[in-house]
Amino acid sequence: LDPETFNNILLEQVRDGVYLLTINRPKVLNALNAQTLEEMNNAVSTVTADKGARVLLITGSGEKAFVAGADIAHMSNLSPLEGKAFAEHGMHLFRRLETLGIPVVALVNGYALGGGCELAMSCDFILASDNAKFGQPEVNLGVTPGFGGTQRLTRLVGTSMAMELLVTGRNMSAEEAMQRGLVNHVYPQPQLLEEGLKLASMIAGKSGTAIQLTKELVQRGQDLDLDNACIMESDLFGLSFSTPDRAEGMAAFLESRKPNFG
Ligand code: CO8
Repeated sequence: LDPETFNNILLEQVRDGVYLLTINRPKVLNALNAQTLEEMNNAVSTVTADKGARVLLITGSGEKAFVAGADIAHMSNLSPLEGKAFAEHGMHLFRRLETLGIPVVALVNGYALGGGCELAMSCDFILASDNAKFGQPEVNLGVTPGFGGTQRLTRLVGTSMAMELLVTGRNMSAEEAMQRGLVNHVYPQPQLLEEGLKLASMIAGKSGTAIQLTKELVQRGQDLDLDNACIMESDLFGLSFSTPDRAEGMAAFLESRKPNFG
């Protein structure tokens, strides 16, 4: 990894197969501008080019913010068509994270507002520090969410709660976000990264192909009726029988040893 490639983010392989992407614009609370989205997109390409990659963790630098939203200074000069292009840029990146062949976990270490909340919701799940705050404050700026907030928040917390949060623009504490099913676990801030790494190591030891297929099933199945979703599950279950991981996993069980998925 060449750290010179990026100005607004950091990308490191922190453990075998575990990548950490840090959004690194602490002076503006890690706000997302076009260049940051572009660098994140390039970082995702670097990670996907590594066949040994197993987990991508995403966090923000500093102790105050994960991402305090899209960059308002950047957006304030955009024409309607440029605004639409900026929204599409983020949408494309966030959808890419969602459909990536490895789990993507958000480590939300502070404010996750607007585009920051939308980024976190595009990850497979969220671990938060106890000082984290979630919200979609776009109504305060005279705009709608633009990186998928109206859609993903509704799917995650249900229509009426999403509607309340979207039309008031109010912040939610990490604790409330966990109660509402947006966040899986809350940790004291100094422990967040360590807990994220622990969980990533656990995932990295499992079958990468089984995880890839499982993620695809969960993601794609949500938009299908139950009959078709279950057909897709039997199909991919069958497909998993063609993988070396299936041979190793089942042999290891029968030989009472730990599997080595390589
Ligand atoms: N964009 C640009 N700069 C920001 C942003 C942001 N989203 N958030 C904070 N900053 C900057 C501040 O301007 C400030 O800069 P400076 O030191 O030069 O004055 C610095 O970061 C520190 O921020 P504060 O002094 O405001 O810190 P506070 O602790 O007082 O407040 C808050 C922290 C509450 C997080 C506050 O900064 C805030 O309200 N930020 C904006 C939050 C927000 O509205 N986010 C949503 C943005 S809209 C959006 O994300 C839409 C996404 C879809 C876009 C679609 C494309 C068109």
